[in-house]
Amino acid sequence: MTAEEAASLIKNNDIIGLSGFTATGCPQAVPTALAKRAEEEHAKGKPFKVGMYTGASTGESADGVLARAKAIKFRSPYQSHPDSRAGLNNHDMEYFDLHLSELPQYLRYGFLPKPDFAILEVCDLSDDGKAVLTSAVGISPTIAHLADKIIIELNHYHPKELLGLHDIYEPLDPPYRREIPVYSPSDRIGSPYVQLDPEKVVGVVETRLPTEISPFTPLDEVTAQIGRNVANFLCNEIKAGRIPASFLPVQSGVGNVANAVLGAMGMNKEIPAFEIYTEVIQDSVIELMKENRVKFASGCSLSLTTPVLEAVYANWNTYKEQLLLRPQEISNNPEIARRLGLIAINTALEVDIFGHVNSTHVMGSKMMNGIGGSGDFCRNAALSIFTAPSTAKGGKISAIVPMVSHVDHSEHSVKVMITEHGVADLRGLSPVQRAESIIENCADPDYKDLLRKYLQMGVKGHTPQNVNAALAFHSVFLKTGDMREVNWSDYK
Ligand code: 0RQ
Repeated sequence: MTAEEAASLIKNNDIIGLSGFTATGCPQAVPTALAKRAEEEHAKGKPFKVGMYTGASTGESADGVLARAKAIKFRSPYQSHPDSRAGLNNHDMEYFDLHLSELPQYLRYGFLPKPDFAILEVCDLSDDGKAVLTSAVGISPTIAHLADKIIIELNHYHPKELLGLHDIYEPLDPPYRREIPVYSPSDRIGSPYVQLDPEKVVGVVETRLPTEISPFTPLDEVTAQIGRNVANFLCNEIKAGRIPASFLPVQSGVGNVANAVLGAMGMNKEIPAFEIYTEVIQDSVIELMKENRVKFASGCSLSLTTPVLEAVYANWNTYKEQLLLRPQEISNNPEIARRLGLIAINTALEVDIFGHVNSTHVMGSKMMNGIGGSGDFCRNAALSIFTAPSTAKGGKISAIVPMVSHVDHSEHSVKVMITEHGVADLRGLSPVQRAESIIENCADPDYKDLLRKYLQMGVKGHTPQNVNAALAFHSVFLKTGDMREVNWSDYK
């Protein structure tokens, strides 16, 4: 059927679940037709909104068009499109920001309403319902079995030879759950396709659409230096015997900083060739595979820019031995992160001097993207590192603050903080020791004195916080546009 016919099956207030993870592996034609339908209904004065579950963010042809059409009633678990961000910050839609590994079990447990429709992008489909996914897995297996109806986008852009890339496995729910038998990143434990109930498939829409991953910002000196600091820190960990000489599997988050960090690790030859156990496989992983610096990558999506994805497909016989995609419930699973002893590297918007990390909220109130998988990994990895440039907006914002304006990851989970200035190794330190280490090693020189004075102003106690002044950096920025304008004599 056409995308318009498929979209016409979806009613106001229905809940849709989409395949994919980041702007890859997601259906595009049906969400775009659905957005058009919502606009037509709205023009007639009729309500039209749907609930939406995804793996992680999606691209222009799902979050973008649907957010602009004001067609989303609620959304979970992660987004990063500017129009979706604007929509949820304006309350045009409700947003439930959730650890990515948890969404499939939230749906199975009935903590969230189950989807009416699963809309899945596949590269191949058999008459008896064997669906081969494309460049991501996300929540596809769970929504395929929970939804009442399934719409397929058969996207011929992705080759059928992807059969064998995916490892589809859903754990049983308590009290029947057993261990998930992944003991190394390349272990396969499931099926290469999602088994659908053919009775549920109400339509197949054929497309030929490329993925929508945006290119990265070119590396600047700050991100390159953060990358070098991470790589040097990891080399020292090997020398100290805290990371085995054979190294540990690496998880790395999304975005420009994460891409730069992996690149720097690849360039540092004191780090042996390593394996990746992560959620998003970004361009830098493929670059490192070409140079034999990455041996194997297990993830949830090939979040590759178009030229890189096309190069991978053109050389599929080589890459298929080194890549594996899993459902996010498995790629981000706490049990496996703990067992494999991951080195987890994620990006903070801001961190406070006591080691709490804010990855999601600008100035405490405006949602940026969401927690994504950072919490799944941070709490459970062997070594969890957060990185960030020490300042944002040309130095007017310090990423190191007295108290974060929102907490995503607490002092109990964050082990190491790294900026372009250096490394604060927080393991085993008391709050005051952590504060001294973060200020001296990570803060920008413009902010060091302000932070040192804040620490002296702290009310005596285990954590010398000063509740009158703790959010002064943020309140002064909101008033003057520059955190450096803080004057502690106003807070005596
Ligand atoms: O804004 O684009 O307007 O200049 O934030 O910052 O430095 O380009 O960093 O692209 O790596 O993104 C935390 C958002 C970082 C991302 C975050 C502004 C800054 C810039 C982006 P401009 P950079 P990145 C895997 C794991 C949470 C989830 C996670 C993220 C923009 O890494 O969403 O880790 N992580 N998931 O100027 C105000 C501050 C700021 C600030 C930076 N303190 N205040 N603005 N910016 N610091 C993901 C998945 O699970 C799928």
